[in-house]
Amino acid sequence: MESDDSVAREKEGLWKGRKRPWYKQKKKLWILIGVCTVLLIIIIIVAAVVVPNSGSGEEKRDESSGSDQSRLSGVLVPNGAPSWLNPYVWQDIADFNLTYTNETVGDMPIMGLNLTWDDSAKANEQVPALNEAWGDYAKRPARGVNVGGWLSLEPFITPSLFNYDLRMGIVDEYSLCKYLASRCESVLEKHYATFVTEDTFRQIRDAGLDHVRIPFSYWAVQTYDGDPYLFRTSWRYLLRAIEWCRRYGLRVNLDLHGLPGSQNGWNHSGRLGAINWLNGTDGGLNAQRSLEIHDRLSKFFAQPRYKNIIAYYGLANEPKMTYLPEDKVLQWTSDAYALVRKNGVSNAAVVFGDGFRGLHKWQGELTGLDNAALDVHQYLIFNTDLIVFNHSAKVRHACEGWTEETLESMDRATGFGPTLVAEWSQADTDCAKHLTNVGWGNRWTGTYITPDGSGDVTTPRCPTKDNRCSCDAANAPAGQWSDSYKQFLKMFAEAQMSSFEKGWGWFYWVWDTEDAPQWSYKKGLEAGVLPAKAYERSFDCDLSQIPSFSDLPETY
Ligand SMILES: *[C@@H]1O[C@H](CO)[C@@H](O)[C@H](O)[C@H]1NC(C)=O
Ligand SMILES: *[C@@H]1O[C@H](CO)[C@@H](O)[C@H](O)[C@H]1NC(C)=O
Ligand SMILES: *[C@@H]1O[C@H](CO)[C@@H](O)[C@H](O)[C@H]1NC(C)=O
Ligand SMILES: *[C@@H]1O[C@H](CO)[C@@H](O)[C@H](O)[C@H]1NC(C)=O
Ligand SMILES: *[C@@H]1O[C@H](CO)[C@@H](O)[C@H](O)[C@H]1NC(C)=O
Ligand SMILES: CC(=O)N[C@H]1CO[C@H](CO)[C@@H](O)[C@@H]1O
Repeated sequence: MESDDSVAREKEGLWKGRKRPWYKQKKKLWILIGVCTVLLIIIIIVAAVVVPNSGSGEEKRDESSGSDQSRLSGVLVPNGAPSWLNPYVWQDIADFNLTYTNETVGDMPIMGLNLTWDDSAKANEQVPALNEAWGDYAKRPARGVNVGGWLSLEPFITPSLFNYDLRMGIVDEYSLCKYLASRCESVLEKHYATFVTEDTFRQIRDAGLDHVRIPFSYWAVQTYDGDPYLFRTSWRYLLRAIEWCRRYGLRVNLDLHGLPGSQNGWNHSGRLGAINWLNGTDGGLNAQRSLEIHDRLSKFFAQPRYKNIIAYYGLANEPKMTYLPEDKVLQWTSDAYALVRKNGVSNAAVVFGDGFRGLHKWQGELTGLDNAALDVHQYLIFNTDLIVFNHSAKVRHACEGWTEETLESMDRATGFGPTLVAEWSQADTDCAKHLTNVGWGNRWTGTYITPDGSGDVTTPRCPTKDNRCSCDAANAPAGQWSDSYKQFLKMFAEAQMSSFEKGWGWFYWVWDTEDAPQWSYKKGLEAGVLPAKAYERSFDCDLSQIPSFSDLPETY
């Protein structure tokens, strides 16, 4: 069958291409007109059924995406196909299989995937290829990075998407899409198509990393009750990202970052405000919906093509167990674990968040789960007692404190057992724009004011605790960092790697940011404050090597 263009070309041929002699005999003319009319009717019917509805998509397509649009010629899509099955409306078609299919697995479309796959790549010479067993993560820890702020938005990672008058209250993906309404689709897809590309995964591989954690949210699968979220577009980007990881031998940690109702009330769950997951009137409903999401996801990711590449299957990012009833979260976690295993996700370790309750509290919990890992996120700067440490003390804490915590947690006698640090960064302040929230101040300068006043910090929480607590140097571009500040940042990173490798490994938060260079692995590499290869470090927590750093971030 045909695409729009070829039908148009054929029409031209029918009406314009005939030669004079045909018109001389009336009988032949009438036969010709009859034949043409019949053909035209057939073409109209066929066009109505199978010709792609390419109109609006063509306008939206981003020229800079680098996709070869000629691949669309001859691609047939039934009229009325939904956007996720219609490559003519996709902004980016690179590396997707464009052949239409409405087939699903676990009620999720496979559209865009190739039939075959190749697991022979290895990330580097230190690690096995995808089609070889990784082995015990306690002996060979994961070295990974998050592609955060991509399929689940975060204002501090992409402040350009949140560049509105504060009074408009655009603080998270929910309020952004509610405001953008029908434009949410083109704005978000442009971000999906450009913020992370194939090159991202090549660079991650080249940095000596071997794992990638991919945060995504429930609206990749389903939306409810008039949610303003962009439904399902992120799904195909998630699937393509996994295929790109495969190309570079990178194993994947699937991270469900936003759950129905919000599991923590934070902006990065999609919606800032109330926790309506296992809490409030709809708490049970949203917990059930979250299980339905995992039912579909786990059926999909139980397919053989994912056996070698999905190393970690995450149930819920950062459920706020300091607020939620612990027994309910534990029960939900057990139920979700059982469901995912029942559906055939067998190789991947199932991951769940530590809930901020303290690692020792996990001792003896959920002991019946096989190949499960506890996920702790280690940051100094969200804690008013730790953010004030000077740079030397920050490195020391990263070595001593976090090694101790990791070892305690890894030991079933004192903690849960298998433990992963799936988020950490080099940030030594909470100064990055929008980091605490869109429009909020920060602890560092004592300008952190919350709507209900509960967690307010109104005196400067930097090492000097005085008017030298400024964000100017902290927010300077990496190119302006002084040599000694760079030395600190590198040692701080290597200290953390060293501690977290006492467990099942680590995932840096995040691969890249628009500003916020202390949160970007990519910018850190460029500035020389991360090891060129993640497996070759110069500092391994020999405390005698820690110099007397200056207290504050410095520019030259
Ligand atoms: C899918 O197959 C096509 C054709 O062989 C290829 O060009 C493309 O790179 C493949 N996509 C992925 C993600 O491997
Ligand atoms: C899928 O497409 C086939 C034809 O290709 C059609 O017969 C079938 O009804 C479609 N199924 C759904 C669920 O749309
Ligand atoms: C693309 O998808 C179609 C439909 O599922 C399939 O028949 C075809 O083999 C796929 N192409 C590749 C290169 O895998
Ligand atoms: C829990 O739910 C109740 C009832 O809906 C609500 O008032 C409360 O704010 C919720 N808690 C949090 C932390 O959002
Ligand atoms: C950093 O803080 C530690 C602990 O408070 C202190 O012992 C040390 O002298 C400080 N170092 C510098 C360089 O100020
Ligand atoms: C209020 C709120 O939810 N703030 C969070 C927004 O997300 C950043 C990280 O991107 C957190 O640090 C904030 O606590």
